Amino acid sequence: MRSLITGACGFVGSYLASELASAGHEVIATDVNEFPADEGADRRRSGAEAPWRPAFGREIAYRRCDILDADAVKALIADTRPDNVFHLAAQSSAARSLEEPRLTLETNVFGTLNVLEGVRRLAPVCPGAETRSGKIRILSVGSCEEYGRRSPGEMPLGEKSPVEPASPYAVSKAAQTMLAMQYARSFGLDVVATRSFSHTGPAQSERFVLPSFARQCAEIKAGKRPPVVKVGNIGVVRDFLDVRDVVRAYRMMADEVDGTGVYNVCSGRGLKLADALDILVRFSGASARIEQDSALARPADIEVLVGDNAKLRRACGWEPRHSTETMLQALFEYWERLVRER
Ligand code: A2R
Repeated sequence: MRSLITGACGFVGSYLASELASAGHEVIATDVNEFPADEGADRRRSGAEAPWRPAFGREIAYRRCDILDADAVKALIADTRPDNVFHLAAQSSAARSLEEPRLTLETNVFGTLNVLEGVRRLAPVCPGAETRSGKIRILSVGSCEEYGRRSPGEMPLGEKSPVEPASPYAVSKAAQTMLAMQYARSFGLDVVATRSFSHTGPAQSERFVLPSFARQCAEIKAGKRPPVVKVGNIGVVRDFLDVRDVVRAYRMMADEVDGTGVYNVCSGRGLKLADALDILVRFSGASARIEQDSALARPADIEVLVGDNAKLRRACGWEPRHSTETMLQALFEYWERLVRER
């Protein structure tokens, strides 16, 4: 089974490359970035368990490709002839999309169009793929942000909930999902689309909330920061998965789900950010003061987003394996190591 991953140098793409390679897929990784030159540094630093830094260019084939270059994407797909395309490449930040709406829409919508077209052009001449459908399977990664601002009474959100995006990022992901499903309907492409809720783990950027808390708590524990954690709005409730559960869901969606469709990828439980912070502060062993920083609060933050994962469970038997506590533990330990070495 040959699997192409776009956005493979990103947070989730790196974990997915390791997950697929461990499950016996032949992985071809691609991204707009060259894979990091210090590849192996994290692995050496943290022991064998460093799935966020896979061996691109060695065990895992790597090809640089800008998904906005339609010809390059077409050539990549024709040359590599994958059974699965895991499409993760994106401008992935909702906050950045407010500053850069054009880049966000171009990357996420036209990038997806290029991937879909690349497969559509190849599919008629493609010898039977090793997937359940015998066609190239495309996993299009969307977002819970597509649902937009919903009332707490509507939780947990099922896939049939209205889609009312509240940022250019959310619009781009809603358009990506609609476009991918339109290619399934109009051209018979084998598309599975996700609406992935929040996720975290080691190596996620500090611009996301839980890594930011984890870093501050690790610095407090190491005596490198006074016992004060700066936060934005910690009253919001989100549905968090450990990134290891997310990439296992993506692999199972490629390997085991029959037919096309849209699936929530989520834990089904709400986590108030204040409660996540309590756990991280406990790991620090200190009694930290929490300080509101208005610069960290997003305007018009969505108050609560919790998903229903029943459809995904039914389709492939996936269920999350990591609790909130083990997810936060892995994150905290990663930041502890990094803070110690800085
Ligand atoms: O923006 P960069 O330089 O960090 O590169 C990102 C890459 N990317 C591209 N790859 C090919 N052609 C492009 N034109 C292009 N623009 C951006 O996609 C990055 O290496 C990768 C996305 O990874 P992250 O930003 O770390 O996102 P994450 O958290 O791994 O999310 C994966 C997927 C995305 O579709 C999100 O929208 C969704 O899950 O939540």
